[in-house]
Amino acid sequence: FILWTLPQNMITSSVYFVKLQRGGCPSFWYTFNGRCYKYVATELNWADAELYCVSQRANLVSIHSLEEHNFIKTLIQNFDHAQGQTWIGLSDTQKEGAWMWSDGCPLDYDLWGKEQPNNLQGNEDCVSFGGSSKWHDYPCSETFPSVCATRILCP
Ligand SMILES: [Ca+2]
Ligand SMILES: [Ca+2]
Repeated sequence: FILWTLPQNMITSSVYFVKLQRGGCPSFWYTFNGRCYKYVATELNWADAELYCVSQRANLVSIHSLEEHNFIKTLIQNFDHAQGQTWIGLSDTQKEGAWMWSDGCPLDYDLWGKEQPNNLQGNEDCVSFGGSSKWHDYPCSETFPSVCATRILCP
């Protein structure tokens, strides 16, 4: 029973837990694969969220694998039990459909929710995820918590 349920949980459900560890990161930042991540609970629009990350010598998080997505999901779950929408660093504000990470890394992985991105009313250029576990485009003026990550060599 346990052998069967464990992999199921780890792959498909919202009860995927990784123990958060600080590692070599500053206080209130957590480590995953040599990068440091911070959950920012203050609800900001996307631009202010990015500017806050930049003030921390970081950017809104870029995500390059399912493992990294799941780590960030765990970070969100740890700080927000409601698992509300949380900004990540992806946007298409410069050109519709041209998705770019704010840290300059190429888009080499995505996990869009059903029928996303849909650019609803022509006004959704910034990306978040939350309880549904997959990515959605939203108006950049929405105010959500966010996740910052330190700069890395792009994968
Ligand atoms: Ca858009
Ligand atoms: Ca959308």
